Amino acid sequence: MVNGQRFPRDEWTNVTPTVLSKINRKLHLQPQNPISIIRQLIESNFQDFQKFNNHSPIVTTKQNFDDLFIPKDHPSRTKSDNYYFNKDVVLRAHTSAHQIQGLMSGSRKFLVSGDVYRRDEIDASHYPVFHQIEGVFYTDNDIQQLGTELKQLQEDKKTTNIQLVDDTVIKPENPYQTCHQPEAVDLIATHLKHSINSMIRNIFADEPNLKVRWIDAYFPFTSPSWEVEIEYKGEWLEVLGCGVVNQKIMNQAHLDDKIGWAFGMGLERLAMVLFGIPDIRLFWTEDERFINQFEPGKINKFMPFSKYPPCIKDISFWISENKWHENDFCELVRGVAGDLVETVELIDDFTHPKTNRRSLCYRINYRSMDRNVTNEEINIIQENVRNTVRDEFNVELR
Ligand code: FA5
Ligand code: MG
Repeated sequence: MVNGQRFPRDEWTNVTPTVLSKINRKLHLQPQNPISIIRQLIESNFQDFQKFNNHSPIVTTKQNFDDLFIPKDHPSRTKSDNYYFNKDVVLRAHTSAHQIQGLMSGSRKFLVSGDVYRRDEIDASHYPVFHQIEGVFYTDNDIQQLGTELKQLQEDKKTTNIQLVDDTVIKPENPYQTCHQPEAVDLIATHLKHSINSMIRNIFADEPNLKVRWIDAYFPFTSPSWEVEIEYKGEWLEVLGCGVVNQKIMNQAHLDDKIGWAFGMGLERLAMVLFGIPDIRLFWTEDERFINQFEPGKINKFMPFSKYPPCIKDISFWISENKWHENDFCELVRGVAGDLVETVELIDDFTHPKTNRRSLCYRINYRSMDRNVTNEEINIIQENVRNTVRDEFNVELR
């Protein structure tokens, strides 16, 4: 049973409890998660597009493959690349699984975001679940109409921090579809490229010296097709695939007289670059120290935190005069404990009703960035903190 549905097992079944435990996390809908922040940032570049963000990741093999004209023997269908419930039902491997659904919804421009699942290698940039956002746009297959649509897009060329290279040309290896007029394809392709380039310019407006390049690609569901890569730490990182929608898909959705484009973009890689997040697993951590670094609508640079356990000690004392400077106290703790101190927090501030004396209690969180600390060593440091506070600030320890 998964989300109230039962899927009979067969020789295709290979979903695992670990991967199933991810399907209700919906990181792209958790407002503080960088995946959601970046989704919204992308959406803000496509104001008049309809947004579908809550389609179930459990789809049919028809949706994930057949509807997109992915051949029966295509390697991307194999059990070793996908998580199957059975021969007919699979965890979507891309948001393109919802293209037909969107095209049939009557919406002329839409975005679909969601979690996607692939069996893959394991390293800092690969995880069996990641997130994609799909964009689809179509209009009348008519040169005049296409020209009008294109004029409505004004590409913002103000920003100069981005070096954009596109030397692709439509050629037999990455061809026009025979049913299309080349002029119409040129217009819709220009519309696609303008839309994507202006999104990238906006998203990376604050990144210095960004390099972006367009290269030829192949997808069964688009032609011509391209991929966009950005240079990050000296390496070209593929961020999206796109192209002119296979007309057979348009026809399937009863849109024979329309022509369209589609793109599918990974959110993790963009988020890792923008937020400076070094490891893809961090998006999934339930450690509050991760999520609390981020706010909706903002791109805060990630600050690494320790994966070792804390050792927590409280200290309380009566202060002698009423002047108390918390920063001086923190400075003193740092002086004694060095980098082993992670946080210092006032947890109690009490004034005795009769004597009018004021008592403070601070909680000191000790933690190392690179090893486990022992209670014994922290006790020695804490004793040292106590003695120093007593001597330097003239307080009475409790
Ligand atoms: C696709 O998934 C196509 N559906 C994209 C597409 C849509 C093409 C519409 C044309 C029209 P691809 O497998 O290349 O293509 O993945 C698209 C993007 O998802 C990649 O560019 C990358 O940013 C991201 N991605 C792919 N695999 C991973 C992975 N293992 N981990 C993180 N991100 C990934
Ligand atoms: Mg690819």
